[in-house]
Amino acid sequence: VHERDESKETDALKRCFYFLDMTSRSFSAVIKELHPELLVPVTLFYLVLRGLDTVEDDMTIPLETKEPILRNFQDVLEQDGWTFTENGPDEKDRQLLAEFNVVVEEFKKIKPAYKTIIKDITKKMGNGMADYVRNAEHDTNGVNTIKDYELYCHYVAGLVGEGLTRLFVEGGLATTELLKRPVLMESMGQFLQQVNIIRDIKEDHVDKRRFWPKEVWSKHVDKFEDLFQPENKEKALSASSEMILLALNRADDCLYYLAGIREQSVFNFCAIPQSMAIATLDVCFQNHELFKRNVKITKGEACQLMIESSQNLQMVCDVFKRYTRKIHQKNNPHDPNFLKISIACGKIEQFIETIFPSQ
Ligand code: PS7
Ligand code: MN
Ligand code: MN
Ligand code: MN
Ligand code: MN
Ligand code: MN
Repeated sequence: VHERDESKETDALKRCFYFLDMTSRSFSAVIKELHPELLVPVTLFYLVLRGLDTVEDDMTIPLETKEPILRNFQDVLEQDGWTFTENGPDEKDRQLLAEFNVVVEEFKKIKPAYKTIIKDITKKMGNGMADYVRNAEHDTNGVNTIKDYELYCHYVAGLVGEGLTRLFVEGGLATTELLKRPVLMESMGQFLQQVNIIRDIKEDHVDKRRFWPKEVWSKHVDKFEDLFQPENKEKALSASSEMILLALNRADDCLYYLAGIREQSVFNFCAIPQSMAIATLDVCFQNHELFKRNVKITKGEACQLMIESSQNLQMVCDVFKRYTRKIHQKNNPHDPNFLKISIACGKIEQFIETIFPSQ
């Protein structure tokens, strides 16, 4: 176990750790346990992206203000004293941007190789987010095809997978082999982000944002809003099944990526969010509450997953097997994707069986 030496931390760095706790429930615990070589770089990477997301998410910022900030956020990282106070009063993490100078201050001090990676990913993510800022306005700007949806998820999460993998390799905590199969790190991000988008459908709709691709929901309803009408329950569940199927197809890549990690703190950091994601996929599956409120796994379940997933690959595979079976059992023969979901579950179960044969 690694421990921080707070006596050696500047006030600005202490403030960064404070913001890490304030802005993340799930990531702060795993980041703080990371190997000392990557603790500060990954904390800053997280805060930079969290800051960027706080600009993206705030629907009270006029687009003329928002778009250039997203597109130029990588430059902010080198501007001494930069802060941003134009977030609406209710924006969850507005204080991080109001004191962003502490992030800039500490960013200066990390190794140039880490700075290059963080700046590169920030630039690509910010520009990608900007391309999608009008996502709920009308057909030409929205997430229409599954391809659009996967490209958005690439910008906000696949790129995080790439950046983190480059940091692990640069820090000597992962093999360069992980960079040679880019689909695997892409799937690590896609899986987390797709689950977030599935789970947040109601909250995003209330904020006038829409990330479920039209190509999927239009097979079942005419207008996106119709998904939320109680009389369209069956149709909404069919649309959600197809979304869950898309995410499930990434699960095997995630396990394969995890098989390539040797260092324990990096393993836990990568594995815990993935386990939470498959458990979340299970609570969303065939659950019409999804269209009414934010559904979540219980605190107890989250605790158990944290413990199980910080052991080894076998334990993480057990978690994936357990939730895949639960999904498989709930699969509804009347669902248009019944067969495909059944095959996808079977493939994950089979994949796990080939790595860890039972008995
Ligand atoms: C481990 C190879 C730099 C640790 C971690 C802040 C969650 C917030 O929460 O709908 O509903 O508001 O606005 C791959 C994390 C993908 C990203 C993306 C795993 C950075 C993160 C900023 C790759 C996390 C997936 C927006 C963008 O969705 O969210 C490995 C570290 C990972 C942050 C996530 C989130 C995007 C997001 P919410 P949104
Ligand atoms: Mn967000
Ligand atoms: Mn966002
Ligand atoms: Mn979300
Ligand atoms: Mn959310
Ligand atoms: Mn696959």
